[in-house]
Formats: sequence, C-alpha cells, structure tokens
Amino acid sequence: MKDQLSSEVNELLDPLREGDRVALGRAITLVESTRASDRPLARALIHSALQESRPSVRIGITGIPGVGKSTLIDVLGSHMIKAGHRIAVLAIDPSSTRGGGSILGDKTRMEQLAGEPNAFIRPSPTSGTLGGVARRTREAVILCEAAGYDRILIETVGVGQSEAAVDHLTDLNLLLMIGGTGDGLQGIKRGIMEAADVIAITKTDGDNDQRNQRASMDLRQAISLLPPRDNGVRPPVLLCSALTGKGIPELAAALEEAASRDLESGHQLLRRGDQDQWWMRSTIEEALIDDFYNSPLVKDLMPELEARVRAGEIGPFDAAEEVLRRYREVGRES
Ligand SMILES: Nc1nc2c(ncn2[C@@H]2O[C@H](COP(=O)(O)OP(=O)(O)OP(=O)(O)O)[C@@H](O)[C@H]2O)c(=O)[nH]1
Ligand SMILES: [Mg+2]
Repeated sequence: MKDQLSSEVNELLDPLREGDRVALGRAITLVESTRASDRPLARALIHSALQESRPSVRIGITGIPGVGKSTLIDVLGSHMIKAGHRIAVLAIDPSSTRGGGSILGDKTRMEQLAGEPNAFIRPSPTSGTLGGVARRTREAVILCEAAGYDRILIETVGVGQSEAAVDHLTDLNLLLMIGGTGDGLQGIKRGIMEAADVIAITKTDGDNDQRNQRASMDLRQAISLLPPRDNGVRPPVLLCSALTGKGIPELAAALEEAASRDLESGHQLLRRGDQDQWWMRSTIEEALIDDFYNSPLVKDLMPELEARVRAGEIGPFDAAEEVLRRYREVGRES
C-alpha cells in the first residue's frame, strides 16, 4: 500500500520537476480536491514536494477590487522573467464560489505572462471556505516551488479577509493603491496597511501627476504613524503604471531588496516558521471542530438544545456548557 502510494507520488512529481506545466496543474487539482479519498495521495505528494524545497520568494499582491493587481502582475511577472526568474501566479479568491467570474478576468489581464514558457498561472480554487481556499493555495505554493518556480505571486481577490489569509502564506506583501480619490487611503483597513512590505501607487499614467505625488506624500505620512513591520522596516512607497511600464523596474528592485534583506537577516525563515506553527494550530482547531460536530453524542444533543436556546428556555452559554461537559465526559470514558 505504501509502495503503491510512493510510486503514485513519483508519477506525479517526476514530470512536474521537469517543468511539465500540465503535470503541475494536475498535481494542484489533486491537492485542491475535497474528496476524502484523494487526501492520502495529496498529503504524500506535499510531503515529498517539501523535501526538495528550493529558494523562493512568495509575494502577496493586495489592494481594492479593480485597483490593477492582475494587470500589474502581468507586467511585473514578465519583468521578473527577463531577470531570469520563473513565475507562478496563484490567487486567493473566496468569492469565486459565486461562479468564478474573476478567473476569466485574470486570464485576459495576464496575456503577456500567459504566453511565457517560464510562467504558470493558476486560478483560485473554486469552492470552499476562505480557510480551505487558503490551505489549498498554500499547498499549491509548495508544488510550484517543487516545480522550480522561484517567484510566487499570489493575488488576493475580495476585500479584507483574503488579505489577512494571504499573510499566512507569503514572505512579502505588495499593497497596490491609486492616487487621487480624495482621502489617499481609500478605505484600506489599517491591518492591510500594516501587513504591507512595499506599497505602490499604480495607474500613474494619466494627467494626475500632482494628485499622485500628493497621495504618495500622504501615504508616507500615514506609514510613519504606524508601527513598523515585525522586521523593523517601514514600507517604501513607489509610483508605477502597468500600462506604460513606468516604475516597474524600480518596483521589482524594491521587492527583491526586501526579499534579500529578509533572507539575509533570517527573517524569512522566522516568518515561515511562524506560519508553519500557525497552520499546525489552525489544522488542529479545524479537526477538533469537525470531530466535535460529527460525534454521535453532539449530533444527538444539538437539535434539542438549539431549539431550547432559540425558545429562550436555556441561555446560550449554559447550553454550550452542557454540550461541552457531556462531550468531555464521553471523551474521558473512551
Ligand atoms: N490607466 C491604467 N489602467 C490600468 C492600469 N492597471 C490596470 N488598469 C485597468 O484597471 C482595470 C482593472 O485592472 P485589473 O488588473 O483587473 O485589477 P484587479 O485589481 O486585478 O481587479 P480585481 O481582480 O477585479 O480585483 C482594467 O480595466 C485595467 O485595464 C494602469 O497602470 N494604468
Ligand atoms: Mg484581478
């Protein structure tokens, strides 16, 4: 059985290591599968892929919908390829459960990259909770790295939650903004600003020079009031345009500089260690919740207790205490 599994793993991994993008796509489909029967092979695959992890930089691209993330990834990714890198583009999109509209958008926004032999573009998993989508994206990152992609760009779609999730996956985050929409901060939540390692004001190709300069000054001012990232650094603010290519080399250089700084200081390793610890805990938490709700005792107790809570016959905290107490008793007995 074990031999069977490892030969299946090798069948998947061998072509992937040789740069076969179809094989990589197939492997990602396997780890994205929600079928319980696919899990053993998926886990064995990730385990093997991790053994040969190669140096890489995982970059999250965040920003409000329509700010220009996909278009920038196309141009930035192509620039990175010219510098000798291999680029994988992944997405975290919990909203794609609604029907996957953004996938089509991304494909057409990434025309340059789509034609590059050294690029791999993978739309977001199309179903599941944000936690589930993030986990599968994380496994996709590992597979892309085993396939020799050394710059992983992860676009977040949706506001707020996916940015928080991407922070558990990436070494660096690039926050995209646009200048001149009144209050320079455009409703970007403080937490998202705080998670940015580099900030770029994009679409600086119209007759809005003054507003963009003003926005970048406001941003620098706002950043100086925030606590620095945990590596002690405050994000630089750059101006760019994906349309004209202005500022793209500088942006790529700022990302590379941040990446090598964190690598040399040991911060990247530390951050990945923190993330691994977080994934371990969140996996335990999810499994415990699953076990709890799937136990015969809880399944039996819940409907009646919930009905009584709704009817106001018992308080929610007392009811919770009751279920937990009985669950723990059973746990101790078995
Ligand atoms: N003028 C100008 N337009 C841009 C630039 N970058 C993107 N756009 C346009 O802005 C629109 C949105 O771009 P996308 O790249 O799809 O933005 P996004 O952030 O990926 O959008 P979502 O994935 O839907 O959140 C498109 O019409 C782009 O053509 C730029 O640098 N300059
Ligand atoms: Mg997009």
